Amino acid sequence: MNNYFSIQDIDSLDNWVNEAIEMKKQPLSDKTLGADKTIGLLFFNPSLRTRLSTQKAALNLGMNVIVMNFTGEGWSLEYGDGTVMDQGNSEHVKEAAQVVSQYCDVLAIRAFAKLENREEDYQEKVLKNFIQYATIPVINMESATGHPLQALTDAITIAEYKPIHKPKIVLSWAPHPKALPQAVANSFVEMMQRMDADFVITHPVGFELASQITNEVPIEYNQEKAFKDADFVYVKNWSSYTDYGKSSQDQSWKITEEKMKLTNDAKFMHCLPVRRNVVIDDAVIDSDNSIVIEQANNRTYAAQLVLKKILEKN
Ligand code: AN0
Ligand code: CP
Repeated sequence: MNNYFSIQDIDSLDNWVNEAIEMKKQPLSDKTLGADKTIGLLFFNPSLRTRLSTQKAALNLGMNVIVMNFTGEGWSLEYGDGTVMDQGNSEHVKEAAQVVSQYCDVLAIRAFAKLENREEDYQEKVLKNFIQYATIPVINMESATGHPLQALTDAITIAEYKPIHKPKIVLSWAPHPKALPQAVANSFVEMMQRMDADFVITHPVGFELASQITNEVPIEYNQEKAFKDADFVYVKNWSSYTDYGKSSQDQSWKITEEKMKLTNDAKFMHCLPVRRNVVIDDAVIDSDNSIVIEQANNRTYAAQLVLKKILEKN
């Protein structure tokens, strides 16, 4: 594997999940694999988990880590081919990606959707240009349309907590005051189609994800019906794909204790960060069924597994 751009880069999901669970038992067993190698992390957006867990993963493999906040600190980048660069952008991605490749052995990038132009976001300009012009492997730390490190984390976490029977997993939309990308939901939906699960998505009308991602996954517009007998409730807000970037604060979709009672004692998951008492009530996130911290812990092992695969190949 050269790049980890989407979950399609996972060749055998079962093997990867099992390997990550093994790695978690002895996270320092490959401490020499990354010796004298450097990973560069470029952030075009904020982060807590991705930033720290990816650094931790690299350190566990003995790598050196360089981190840069690109927005405000890097030169503003031009992506257009043949552009006469007499406007705001100071440097072309062609040079930037090649220059970073001189200093690093692996590159990881976070660049969210701008939520202004659907076609542009879904073209994945930033990640795809870095992949094209960098001469080293590139890892997606949440791009415009996907968050594959989060989805791998979620697969690991579900494997750890799943019941003996085939689990029912619900992805529920929840309200949010700001318009958020579809990236986390997209990658989770792709991941669920690769897992042995009874998977259903619930969201208000108008919040359908891209059909090329949801394919045949059932959509239940009645949230309470969707929650019935669920073993996992995975909550995430996303803005509209059809009315691109439109948000909704419809509080009737907030996750409450009453709704969780409809489930089969479901585990509650969220990628975090989450706004308490807007997306989800305190009583749910503070309950024993909430596994959000364990889930966040698994970010390290997802990143470490991806890095290990890349180091072994390159
Ligand atoms: C981001 C999102 O929804 O894509 C990052 C989640 C990991 N969330 C926020 O900006 C709150
Ligand atoms: N879940 C996640 O990616 O969190 P951060 O945005 O804090 O990195």
